[in-house]
Amino acid sequence: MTDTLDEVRIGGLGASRRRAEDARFIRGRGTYVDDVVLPGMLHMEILRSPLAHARITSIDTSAAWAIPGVRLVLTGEMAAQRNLAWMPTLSYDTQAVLATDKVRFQGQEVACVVADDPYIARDAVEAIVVEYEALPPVVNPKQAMEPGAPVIRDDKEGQTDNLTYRWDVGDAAATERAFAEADTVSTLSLHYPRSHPSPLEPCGSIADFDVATGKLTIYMTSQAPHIIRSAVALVAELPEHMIRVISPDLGGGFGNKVPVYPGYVCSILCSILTGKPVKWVEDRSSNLSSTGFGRDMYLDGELALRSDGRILGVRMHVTTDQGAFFADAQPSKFKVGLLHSAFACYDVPVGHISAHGAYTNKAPGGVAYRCSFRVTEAMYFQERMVQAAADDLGMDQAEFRRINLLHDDAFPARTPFGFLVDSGQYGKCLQLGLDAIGYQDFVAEQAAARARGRLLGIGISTMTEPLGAGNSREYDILGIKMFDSAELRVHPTGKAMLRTGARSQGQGHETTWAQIVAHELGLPADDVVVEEGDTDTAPYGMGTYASRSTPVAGAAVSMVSRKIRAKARKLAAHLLEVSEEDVEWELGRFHVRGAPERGVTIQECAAAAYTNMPDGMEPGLEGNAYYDPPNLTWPFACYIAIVEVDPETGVWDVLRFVAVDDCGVRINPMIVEGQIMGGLTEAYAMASMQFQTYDAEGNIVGSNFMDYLLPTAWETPGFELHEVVTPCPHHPIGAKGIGECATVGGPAAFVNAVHDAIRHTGVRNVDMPLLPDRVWEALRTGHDYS
Ligand code: PCD
Repeated sequence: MTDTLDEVRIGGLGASRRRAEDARFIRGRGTYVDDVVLPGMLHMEILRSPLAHARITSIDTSAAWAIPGVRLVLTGEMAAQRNLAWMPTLSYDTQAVLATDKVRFQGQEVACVVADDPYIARDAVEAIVVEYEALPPVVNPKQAMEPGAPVIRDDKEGQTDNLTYRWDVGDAAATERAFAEADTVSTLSLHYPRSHPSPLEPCGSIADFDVATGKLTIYMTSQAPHIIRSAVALVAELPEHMIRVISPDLGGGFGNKVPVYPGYVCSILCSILTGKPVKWVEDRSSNLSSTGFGRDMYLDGELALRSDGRILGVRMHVTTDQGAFFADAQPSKFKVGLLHSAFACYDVPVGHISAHGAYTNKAPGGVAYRCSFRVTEAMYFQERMVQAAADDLGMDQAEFRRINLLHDDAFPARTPFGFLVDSGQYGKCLQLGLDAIGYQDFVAEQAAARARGRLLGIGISTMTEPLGAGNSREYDILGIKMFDSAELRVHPTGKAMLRTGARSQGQGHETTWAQIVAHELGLPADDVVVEEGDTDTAPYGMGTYASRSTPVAGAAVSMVSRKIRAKARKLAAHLLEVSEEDVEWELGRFHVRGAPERGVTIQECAAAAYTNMPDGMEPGLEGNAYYDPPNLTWPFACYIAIVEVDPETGVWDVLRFVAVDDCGVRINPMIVEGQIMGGLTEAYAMASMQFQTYDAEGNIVGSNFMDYLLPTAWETPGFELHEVVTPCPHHPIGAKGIGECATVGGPAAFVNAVHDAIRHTGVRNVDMPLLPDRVWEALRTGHDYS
């Protein structure tokens, strides 16, 4: 056999291989938390606060206890006896598990009931009588920071106002100087509304504390099972090897399944107290109203501009609404995630960002809803500011970007906020996008259409997103460094089992990781089974969010495969009876240098590892790799939307949408395209219809899918996809993350397009979502909507 293997045929890099996991998903054979049934399992329901801010004066659980089938009614006071009424958050704050003193948002956990079935538990929850003394609610951060505002976190010693944090980055003085030299200063104030990841499967857990062995097994909806295991070990003071976290199939995550929720903790405590497995699965409203939201950030932004179009400096002040507890899941060094990645794709010499957060009477979260820790806000603000600046200078928006984007010879480039952007072809992506949409022709058509009263607009969004935290110098969660891992076992027959520290929620890791092994070892991807999500079997890893799996765990898959290949080379030399130096590798096979017909396949090497190893060699063909990336990966995207706004109603339609993505080498082009389309759909949702609001009493409005909207196939526009490939210089196979790019960069393209269509009114900003009534109002009055 001297034919070289066709990599695409064996399902290696670049193969649009069908998704291995779909065989079970499309047959309804996935195993989600709610599908797991354990012997003797009990069911838990949570009593949630109807009020946004109130003191608890009494809780009477006697009627609930009296209901047959009720096994336990747990209150905050009982949890406090175990030191578990409060828990630490991922941002070094504390969060109530079950309220003891006050409730601080509508939907907060007050008590829970464990019963023989979920219906009894739900009835019993309703039988609990809580008396509240209502307090004035605070529903936005500006109100929260006013003097005399009611102090929400009066549980915290020394907290006399609602300030959560203050943070700043950049060079304030140098930025000041840049603004002094500017010909024009462009300003813009925006709000990125509160949104919710709303995965199809809500959150849930089954805790199973085995009184005989002392081992705690938790099935749970977690994007990061190992972090949870470490956190439980620390908080509950249980030894780590006696905790097993299993994250079975997940029905989407989108950042919603990163935090630790009170429901998980309660199910653990209830299992310990009852000695039985306890299942908790929240309903849709609970998910929408009490689990981690995204965004809710206000911007005051300024760009210092030179009349020839160069950006001289950027200044951003942001205010974040944190809800009642500061529970953002983010690297510990950074208080507003990676907000400071703003303007990373532009050649901006100086900048300064200042930020502060406020507690309000809303659910906590600040989760990275399809976003690498607050990058979505960063890129939205950036691209809205860029469009406003081009307008202020009277320049074409594409030309303004072309002038300011980093040029290909600029890499590696240090951003004003300290990131190192290492690769890209930004100008090429932009040009490809403009050509694909027919930019010049459109500009002419737009003018002609306007003369006939039709409002057409074009919006561009160009951005780079830092994906793949971390490197361990900069990034950690609760002190644990952000590396990742892979373990590969090649069996005697050449079939293999791969495990990683990541956890797919639908992205397709079972498919793509096998493709990396196929690329490195020449084993057909179908011969590699991938397993993730069980801390008893998977190597330690930081989980899947921030599109970090390909950059970090995916790199570990490459590295472990290379270790296996190195051992296989020794086995090949032994089988071929030559020295190792005389053995050459081609995909899936070693041959003797200069004699290509004399070779052995990787499968033959695998067999030899168990049946015919050289003297002194350890048997077996398996290994693991821990990977600490030298840098983040920096994918780039150019998104362009064309919209038409109906002047009579404010309704806008997307006529065309072009996306050019550069995520480096694509492992599975079909999956990458699916990621981009899904991401753009969520971008469209936020731009057009999605937001969570609260009324003045702090009642959440978006607590169901009638009020909190998800776009269906009917509303979602068609997307035209294009690609540029700039391999990542430090990733073993040149891949960059892609999962979030379209959600991060997409919204600004839609919003900029609508603003371009209504530019003649002088309106600078309509806040998302661009609901027809907001656009209509802006058209009619010429006033901003914010
Ligand atoms: N890839 C390829 N190539 C390249 C890249 C990538 O192929 N170059 C592919 C991979 O492998 C996978 C995917 O694609 O499969 C993705 O990836 P990435 O980018 O790495 O990412 P990941 O880490 O894996 O994931 C994550 C993401 C996120 S973050 C989110 S939100 C979302 C996304 O992912 N989510 C989700 N997507 C998705 N999908 C689905 N289906 N589901 C879900 O849930 Mo966060 O932070 O959490 O918020």
